[in-house]
Amino acid sequence: MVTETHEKRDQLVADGYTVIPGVFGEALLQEFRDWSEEYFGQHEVEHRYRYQGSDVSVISPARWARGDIPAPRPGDKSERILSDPIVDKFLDDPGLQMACKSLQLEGLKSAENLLILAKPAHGPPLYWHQDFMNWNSPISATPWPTKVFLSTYLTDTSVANGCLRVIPGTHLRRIDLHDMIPDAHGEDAQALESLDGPAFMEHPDAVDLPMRAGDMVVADARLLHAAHPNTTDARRTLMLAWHDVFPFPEPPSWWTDPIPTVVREADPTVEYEPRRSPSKYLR
Ligand SMILES: O=C(O)CCC(=O)C(=O)O
Ligand SMILES: [Fe+2]
Repeated sequence: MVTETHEKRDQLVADGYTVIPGVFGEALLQEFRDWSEEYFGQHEVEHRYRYQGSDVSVISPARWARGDIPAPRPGDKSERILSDPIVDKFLDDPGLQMACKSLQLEGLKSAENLLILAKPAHGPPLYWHQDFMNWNSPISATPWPTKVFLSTYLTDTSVANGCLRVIPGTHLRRIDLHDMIPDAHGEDAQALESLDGPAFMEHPDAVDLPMRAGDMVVADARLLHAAHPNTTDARRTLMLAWHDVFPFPEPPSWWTDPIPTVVREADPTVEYEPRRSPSKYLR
């Protein structure tokens, strides 16, 4: 059991992701399904979010009460940012807490929101991208994760209905594809017209990650990932929560490998301009 635990932890570090089976129970999954189906019954997803399938941010009531509310994107017609207690049911879930503990994720701090990314029936694929936004900072050079997403799918996923795909190791290692794709989720990505371009390519190192509903995938924000198109008649919905982990520049308490000089000598008080495209810190 202990060995298994370390295997997943070490996979997250080395490959940039890991999947923990059976984290969320059926009753909670059903609540998430009811909630999201009601939302999609009442809101239309705009064309520019077609590759993500939707990009809805549900903010926890506590964060909302603090007035810490992100601005809508210019031109958003549909309500995409809202508050609902459903967020806390996800974040406080005992299965999630136990899984994070078994992975020895230290200093875990949620963004107190939940992204609903739903690929509709016959929805297109999601382009290759990574979600890290701080590439100017030496934080992007840590050999351990500092930002992760925790997500679960509300249906079983497969290549047929748009399962997740990853390219293992690309959170730490630059490959050809890094220089061939637009920044994630910005105007250039949303404007992609052809599914024949590099952002949708069949990469030889890609790994499909079919999952059961309620499994939890934990992935490093720097990892290249994508999703297959949904060729079925049913919506494929995913709930995703961003978390900071291992507060920079401290390594995990269990870290034994060398620590890069740029990380060891970093001044954690310096703030850097956000940057979505990988820098010299990705080798
Ligand atoms: O749809 C998925 O499976 C992944 C979504 C994702 O990675 C994103 O929207 O950034
Ligand atoms: Fe992503």
